[in-house]
Amino acid sequence: MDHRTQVAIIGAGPAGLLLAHKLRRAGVDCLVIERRDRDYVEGRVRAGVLEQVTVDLLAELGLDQRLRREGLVHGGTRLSADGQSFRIDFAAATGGRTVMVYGQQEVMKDLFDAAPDHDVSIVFNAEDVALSDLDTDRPVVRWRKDDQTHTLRCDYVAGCDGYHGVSRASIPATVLRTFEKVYPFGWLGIIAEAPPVDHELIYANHRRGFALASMRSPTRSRYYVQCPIADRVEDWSDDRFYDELAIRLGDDSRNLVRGPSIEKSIAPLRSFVAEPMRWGRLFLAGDAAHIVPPTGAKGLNLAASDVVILARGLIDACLRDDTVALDHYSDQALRRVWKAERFSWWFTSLTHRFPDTSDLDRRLQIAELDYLRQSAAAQAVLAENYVGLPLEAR
Ligand code: RFL
Ligand code: PHB
Repeated sequence: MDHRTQVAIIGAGPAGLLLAHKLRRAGVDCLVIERRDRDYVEGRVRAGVLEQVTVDLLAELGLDQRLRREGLVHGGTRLSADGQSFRIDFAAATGGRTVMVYGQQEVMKDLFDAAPDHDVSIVFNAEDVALSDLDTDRPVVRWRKDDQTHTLRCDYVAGCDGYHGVSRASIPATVLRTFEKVYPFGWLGIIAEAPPVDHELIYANHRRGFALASMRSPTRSRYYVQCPIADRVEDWSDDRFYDELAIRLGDDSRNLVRGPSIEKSIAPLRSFVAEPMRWGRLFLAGDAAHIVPPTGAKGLNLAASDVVILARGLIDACLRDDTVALDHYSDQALRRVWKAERFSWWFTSLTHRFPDTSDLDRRLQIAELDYLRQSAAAQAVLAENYVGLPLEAR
């Protein structure tokens, strides 16, 4: 079967669906091609913290009704060193800026639910998606579904298919430069039907390793502990998990309610950037182009800021035949990406135990946390990055 559209979007994760909604709202034709089904994409437990840029984008798309009702505004966070914590006030340090706790699963539900009314078309369960002719002005996307072969001719391709997708892999190795750091530990995370230990997040550096107390709602907790990357979920009963979490949170664990876990998984940590984020008529956005360790809560937010910048370029190109903004996309997006990479790497380095952490390294971490506790200037640097750097003009 033959199809035709202006922008082919590969992947129906946050990057792909945000872009599709934004393009359709401007009157640009697009079609989203997704390898899995809706339940799979929506079911993945991932991000929990939205920056203002992401909240603003959802508002502009008319998708913020439930977010306004159910999202939790956080004006600060706690940092902890060996069980003793202090608060950083984002709002005070940044002139009133805050973040919103609202799960990626909820964002995906809102994006999928609104798709039919907003004229966003998605092909689910597309097998063997392949891109070709990307360096011509008529790129082609092919896939198989229900034993039929589909061919989509388009003007542009948006590669929003995550770290393991086909888009980045379609760029010749001679063109693409990649930068990568794999961290020597993972995050073991659980979700529990129990009120969170505190009303704000707690990032804990303990000599036994990092821990994070987060949440999805006033009755649903999200907790993580740093673990060896070789560990398996079966190694961690709920009791073992909560015992370790309580030690690492120290004083802050006094209100810990040990609800049974309803999800448990281990995620690896990685810093990764691919440059440039464009080849011919293919444009990468989100995890397809970059990965951050989750410590700074930046992954989904970077996907959203890529989309804001890319959508401007695609709208100008498709509706006005003006490619100036599109030609600047990669440079403009990468400037913001590298700053988020820097912050996520720094925050990971400050809060985790590395296998080769010496006594000196440990004392330096504790000194830096103490400096953050005392210095308004240091707090302002953390807060400004955590709530999200502004989207710069070109
Ligand atoms: P996604 O979400 O990976 O979506 C890509 C989609 O593409 C599909 N796909 C294909 N489709 C067609 N053909 C192919 N060949 C395909 N290959 C793949 C996939 O099925 C999928 O549906 O990438 P996207 O859209 O760029 O979104 C990125 C975010 O999902 C990710 O950055 C965040 O989840 C990262 N993250 C966090 N980000 C935050 O901003 N704040 C947080 O608090 C936060 N916490 C986290 C996180 C990620 C975590 N894990 C598990 C990686 C916490 C964790 C534990
Ligand atoms: C989460 O709630 O899943 C979460 C929150 C903050 C992070 C990472 C993950 O930095």
